[in-house]
Amino acid sequence: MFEKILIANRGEIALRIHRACHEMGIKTVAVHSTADADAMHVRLADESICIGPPPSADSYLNMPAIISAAEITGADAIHPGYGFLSENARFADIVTEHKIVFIGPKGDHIRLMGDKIAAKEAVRKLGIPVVPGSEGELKDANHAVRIAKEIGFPVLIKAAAGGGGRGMKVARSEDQVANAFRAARTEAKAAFGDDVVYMEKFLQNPRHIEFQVLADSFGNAVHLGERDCSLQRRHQKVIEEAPSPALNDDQRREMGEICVNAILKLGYLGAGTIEFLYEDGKFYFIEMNTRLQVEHPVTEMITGLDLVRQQIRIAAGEELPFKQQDIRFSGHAIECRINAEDPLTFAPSPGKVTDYHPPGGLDVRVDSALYSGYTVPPNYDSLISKLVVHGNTREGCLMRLRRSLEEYVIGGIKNTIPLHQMLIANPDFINGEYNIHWLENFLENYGE
Ligand code: MV4
Repeated sequence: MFEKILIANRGEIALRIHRACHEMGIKTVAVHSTADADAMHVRLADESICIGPPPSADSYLNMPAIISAAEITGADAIHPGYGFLSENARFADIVTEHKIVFIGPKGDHIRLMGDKIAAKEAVRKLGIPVVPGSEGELKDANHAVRIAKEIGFPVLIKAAAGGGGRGMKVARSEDQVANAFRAARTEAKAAFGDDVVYMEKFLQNPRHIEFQVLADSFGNAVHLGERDCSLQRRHQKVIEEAPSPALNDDQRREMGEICVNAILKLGYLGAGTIEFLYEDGKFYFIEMNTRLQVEHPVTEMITGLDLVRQQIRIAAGEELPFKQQDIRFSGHAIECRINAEDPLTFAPSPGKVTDYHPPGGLDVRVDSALYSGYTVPPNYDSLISKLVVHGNTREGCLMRLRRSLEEYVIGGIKNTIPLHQMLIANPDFINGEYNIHWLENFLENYGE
């Protein structure tokens, strides 16, 4: 097992990884920008190294600085967390070349899943259902029109280098296709430096459901069920829950088996998330994420498993200590992402936290790097806390979540706790009746 792990991240996820390391007897190295000298992840770690000025490009994305920090401190492995360098195939390769273990999949698997066309083709061949569409790249506007007429309107044009929703264009009729194609190309080029686009049937009212998978280097793989992440605003998730209110046990088992079979054939290593759109009882693959995700705690709450511990064990060459049949799904979990933002306008609200009192009690988990007197810097993502609550039933979970939000005090900065209180009081949410468009509709109508 590793003796020392460098955590190439900040905020709550750096703490999350530190905690797993210390429970395993592993020492930690924090890296930080000058804006984060007083951050909790730096205070908790056994050692810390400043890697640059506040902008992420000069610090948390600074590969030479991070590799140097690992070499200077003698770290055996690097955990990238989420965001920043977590899905950078070149970084994974460079870390490996320096004889440091990258805690994540192989560079080639990160690269494959980063190319949305290649990823879709690869998983389709392994038996995962995909959205009907162009098989590969759209060559020109005529090609786009031909495919659109084949699959039927509406259609969606997406960037191969995309993900996260940037550069997508809908065409609802034949006369819109050529314009949508050109617009998608231009946006893709500007956003990703790559103008390759592809086409899919546009699913109008799907849910976003993703499966958590784990694979070791001994040919074992398991799924840990799904998360429903349909509540999003501008491609940012707001609330996630497990299990999905829309799925039954048979569908879960069937989809889980399909996912496990595919990652085994891929030779995938570590933790991954397979994202689907779910509509009218059917699943369609859209993307695979090759990192630990923000919302991983909801899966931990219903399975009792520590995903970061398993990532570390797998990277150290150990075998998964359980089989699929050992995994028990228990009860329901919901996560609220609390951001340092105005709950009505979503304007960022960095600044000093004057009072901090997180909720507690049975089945209440708070993943946050906040403390009383901490100043939230303006340079990074506005996520400041994840409140994750478990209950034996979805109803019990919701009651506990309501109580926990009521207890939570974050003084001095605006935050999105009031938004969550509104959302979980809404009958549609209470009934689990929502899809990927529900939140934006809700937000158009509220505040009136
Ligand atoms: C789609 C879709 C409808 N049909 N693909 C948005 C982000 C990217 N990961 C995939 N996205 C979508 N792909 C087809 N064929 C609708 C979306 C989408 C979406 C997906 C998940 C969660 C929120 C969303 C919000 C808007 C659009």
